[in-house]
Amino acid sequence: MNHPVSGVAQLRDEDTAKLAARLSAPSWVGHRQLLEWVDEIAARTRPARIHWCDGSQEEYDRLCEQMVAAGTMRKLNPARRPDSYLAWSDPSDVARVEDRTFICSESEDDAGPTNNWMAPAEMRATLGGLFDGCMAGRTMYVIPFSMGPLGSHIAHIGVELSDSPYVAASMRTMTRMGRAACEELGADGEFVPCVHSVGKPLAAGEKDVPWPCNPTKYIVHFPETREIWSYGSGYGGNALLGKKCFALRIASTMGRQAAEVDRKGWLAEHMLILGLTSPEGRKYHVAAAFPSACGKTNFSMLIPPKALGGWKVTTIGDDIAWIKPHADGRLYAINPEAGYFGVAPGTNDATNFNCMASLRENTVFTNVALTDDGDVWWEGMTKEPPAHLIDWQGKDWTPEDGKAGRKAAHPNARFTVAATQNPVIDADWDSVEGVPIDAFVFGGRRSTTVPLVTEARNWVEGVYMAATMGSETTAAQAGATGVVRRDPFAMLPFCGYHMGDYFAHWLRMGRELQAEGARLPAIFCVNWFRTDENGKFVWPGFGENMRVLKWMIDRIEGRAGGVEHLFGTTPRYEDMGWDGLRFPRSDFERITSIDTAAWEREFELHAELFDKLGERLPDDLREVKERLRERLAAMR
Ligand code: SAT
Ligand code: MN
Repeated sequence: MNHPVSGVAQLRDEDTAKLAARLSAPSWVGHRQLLEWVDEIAARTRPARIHWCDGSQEEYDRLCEQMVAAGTMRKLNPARRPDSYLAWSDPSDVARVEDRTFICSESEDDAGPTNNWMAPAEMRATLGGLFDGCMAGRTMYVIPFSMGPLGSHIAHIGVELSDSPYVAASMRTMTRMGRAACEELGADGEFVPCVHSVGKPLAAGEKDVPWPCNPTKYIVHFPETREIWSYGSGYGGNALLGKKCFALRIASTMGRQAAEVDRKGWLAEHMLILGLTSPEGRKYHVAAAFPSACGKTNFSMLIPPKALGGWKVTTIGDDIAWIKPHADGRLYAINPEAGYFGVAPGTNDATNFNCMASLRENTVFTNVALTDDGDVWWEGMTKEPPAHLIDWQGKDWTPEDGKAGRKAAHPNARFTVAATQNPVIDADWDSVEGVPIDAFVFGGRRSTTVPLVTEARNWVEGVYMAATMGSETTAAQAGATGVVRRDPFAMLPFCGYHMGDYFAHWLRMGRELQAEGARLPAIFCVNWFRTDENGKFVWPGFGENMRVLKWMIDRIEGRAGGVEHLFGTTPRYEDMGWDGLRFPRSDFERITSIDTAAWEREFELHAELFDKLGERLPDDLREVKERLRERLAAMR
């Protein structure tokens, strides 16, 4: 619904008008509660000024100019990379901080054993101290944004108050931000309040640093009151609060709560959404969950091998999906975001041509290296690195440094770019209805054990597979990389409530839909990352993943063969199309084999997770585990 400016202004009574004037709110802000909240937060954080973001191009350009002047970003050579910028963060502020992320529900049990918890009152006291005067000397940006297409019944609105111009500018790219989102709120619409500060107040006359942040960091969620508070970081998911904090942690709790009313609720998932058009012109939609920095962006934009005969992949989303049952019994998904905050290292014309094309202009790069001609570079962008670079910490870099193991770009370096720049954006990516999902795919990064692809025999076993997923950690989260940890549904750091309840929510939604006679999406489990004895990936991945997608669609259509193994159906070599790819049967066997000893250990790890989740683990999943273990024993 659109509210004309005068309409919103008319909604103001006299007091509201006074408050709006005091806060220098533009005429399109007519939401009393929003004004009161901004007033309250400003009183606590004491910014030097307030800026209401309208989301215009002029505003974006001005923010960027200001950041260039402040040394936060530099403008790239317009001949090489038009309208693009490079930001280098503080070296201590380069990734999400999971150990500083809190779910502050009233009851500790509701946050569950996989989340950090603190009592809300205690956390509020802590935040009270931290936020007191924390925006001194800075501008507080009021950032209204819609997660999802404006006017979609699956979308929700948030407002972020942030003292970071980098956040304000990034939110314009990553969400539908500004005046239209605020008008959508009208006079009394619901919004999720998000407060963010880099935690570096400026004393009078104090000179700012290029990337202000604070060694003390808190990323805090109050699920009952649906609030987000973030302190001390300016980077990625720590600071762009629409993304992981709202679109996953808070939204996951909202989706489950909704089930208390309508029995089904909805899902907020760490999933890309892609459209798949067959050579005959039939359209399918796949939602796929992978942990951070496991190639979701690549998968969502992949270019199918020509030899497969004219399949087309289009992108609806690259990171997050909000999924709701429709009246027709199918699950429809929207991408709540409007941009991509993707991993730069490893991206090149061969691994992701469409992504590289998206980044040709109008892009903000963070923590990549600077070339001598004012462009960007990162590991893997070209075969040969340039002879000289300035690395992400501002130091000279040559290929010799690279050989010595010093990276020019931080491994979690990112690009921020509008989805509309993607040459294979799906025609329905902005649809208010969303797109109907045909298949769910779950994938971890596993060098061993997990086969290339398995189709679950049914919804419950699919939920089991997703629930017990493991993955080797990446640079997207602070801490060690390459450690296998359980990452259920790729949601371990993103589920806003008890993981056992989350599994139950998935199971209930499946049960309810089936009871209504709906055909549920098929569930598949994949692993692109099995390695050989030299640590090299066996499966070529990227565009060749289309072969796996094609097998999935053929299964859904009842066309493709496969064999049943331990926990589902897997293709035989002859069930997949190999035109245009030399991939020997021996390699295929290597990445699809089931090593019973490895699976016995794997089940121990499943059991460990289940024990950790305790009483809230649904019985259905315990039963599946027992059944699968029996099958495994029978295989020996
Ligand atoms: O920094 S983000 O949380 O936005 C990226 C990621 O971890 O997926
Ligand atoms: Mn992600």
